Amino acid sequence: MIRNFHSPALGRLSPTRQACIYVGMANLTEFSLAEAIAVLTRTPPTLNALLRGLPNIWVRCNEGKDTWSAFDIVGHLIVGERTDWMPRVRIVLEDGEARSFEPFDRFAQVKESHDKSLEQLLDDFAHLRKENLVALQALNLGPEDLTRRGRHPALGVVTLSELLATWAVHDLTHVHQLSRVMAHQYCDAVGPWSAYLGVLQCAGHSAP
Ligand code: NI
Repeated sequence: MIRNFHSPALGRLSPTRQACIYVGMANLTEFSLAEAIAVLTRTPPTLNALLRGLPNIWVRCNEGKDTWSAFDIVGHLIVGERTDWMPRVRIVLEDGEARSFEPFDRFAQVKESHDKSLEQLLDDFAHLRKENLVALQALNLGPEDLTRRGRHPALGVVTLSELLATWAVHDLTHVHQLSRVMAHQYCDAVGPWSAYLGVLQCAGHSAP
């Protein structure tokens, strides 16, 4: 996007389009806690609206061996609320770089959610997220706090703002994944239209 800024092509774009580009550029480097919280607040009701009461094909089927269903994804988000995000925020504030975060257990949800219903998981996620956002806001983090550093076991030194931005984008990653997993259930049902449906071709995803 930065490369395109001086491109002659920009002059041919409409004023509205240019305005969008400027807004996009401003967001490339800045982190705003309020903006991140706006996403984090919306994820539980978004998943609730999307998933609650759906037939099992949409929530219990995955993309094949060792892949996740919508049910597994909600379970994974719950594990993140319990063990990852706010515990890591506290480690950064209390111990800084001196103490590495605990690695995120990407498969903990398998044993933790096997005897629950999807509806219970959606309720648990909403409840835990609300508690965590109350706790986050109670910290009253200022700009100085956001630059504080912690240590990720694989990535090395990270800042608090990077951790908080990642919390929001992790939500969006799994919203993306939910869409793909659900679409996959009808990959044959759509017949030849599969060629036009990007979600069925999408291979650019992170690991669970
Ligand atoms: Ni994840």
